[in-house]
Amino acid sequence: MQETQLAPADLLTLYRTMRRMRAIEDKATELYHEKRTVGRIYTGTGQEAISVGATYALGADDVVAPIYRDMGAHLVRGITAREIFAQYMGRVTASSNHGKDSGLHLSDIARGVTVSMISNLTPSIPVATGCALAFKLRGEPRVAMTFFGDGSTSTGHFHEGVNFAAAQRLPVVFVCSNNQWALSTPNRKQFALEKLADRALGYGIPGVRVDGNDVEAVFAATCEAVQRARRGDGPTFIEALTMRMRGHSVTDTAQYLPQEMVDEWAKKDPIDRLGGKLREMGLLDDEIDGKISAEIAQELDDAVSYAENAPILPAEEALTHVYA
Ligand SMILES: Cc1ncc(C[n+]2csc(CCOP(=O)(O)OP(=O)(O)O)c2C)c(N)n1
Ligand SMILES: [Mg+2]
Repeated sequence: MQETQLAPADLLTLYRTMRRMRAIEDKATELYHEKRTVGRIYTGTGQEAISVGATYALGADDVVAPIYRDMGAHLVRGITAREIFAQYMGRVTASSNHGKDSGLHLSDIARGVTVSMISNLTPSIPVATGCALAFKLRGEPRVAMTFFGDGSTSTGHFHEGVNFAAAQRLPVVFVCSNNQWALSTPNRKQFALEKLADRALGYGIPGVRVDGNDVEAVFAATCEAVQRARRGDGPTFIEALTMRMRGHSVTDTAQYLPQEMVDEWAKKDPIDRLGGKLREMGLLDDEIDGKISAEIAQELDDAVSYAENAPILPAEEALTHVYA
């Protein structure tokens, strides 16, 4: 997808993809509490519009480096629910790490999910920048995109990656999901800026703040940034403002999140918003929505039983493909 206009079919795809993301993460959370997953689960609940909308703006040859809240990027690139649950359950059939890892540490170069998520914050920024440098040196019209959180902008990797990309005018798009919290640290204790997008001023690149719960707005801003990058005009920093609606991970009860803030943002839910708009446009009704729900339920049943029936890694292979 690279058109800047979203046709009705695109809007329905975005809606369906955001719903799939939420359903997969809800199911994974349930399985975690039943001790049927290997590692902890991190969700992007309430933030679906960002990874889905931004990744939708990429072309087939572009690459994306998501983090743990960005399942939408994987889904848009065609990673399946089967692969995701195999990964969560540490099965050999997991596409990236063959059962040696869990969580959303997935990648598939063929589908342009370049770097599997890097746990250490935020080397994916210099890595995406490196991809963009390679594209530029080879004269390829490709773009790299990477996602990260508000807290991640306080790291050295962020500064080094963004500064280098800006100075070299590299074709990379930096998407910051500002969910207003980095674990239990709120924005106001993380930086003195009023608007995180203003970080871009220090690097001499455009900084755009967009409503991160409006998938069309995210798509539009990202399209512009992707086109700018492809034209050779360098990187853009996009701040997608949203809210982390749950704990940092399933183990975090998040009592520090003010209830009124959660309530206020619940009214701006990105899936409900697009759903409401689609209904106004006559593209969605109870029947179509029910059909989408049934298809997703079927997809989850299939994926969970696929993963649970897949083998775990034989002990003698535990040390293969591992580097010290
Ligand atoms: C270098 C480094 N420091 C600390 C951590 C532990 N850690 C993992 S996620 C996280 C918070 C990140 O916040 P943010 O960047 O805002 O992303 P969010 O979780 O809100 O999506 C922290 C401190 C880490 N993984 N790497
Ligand atoms: Mg955050």
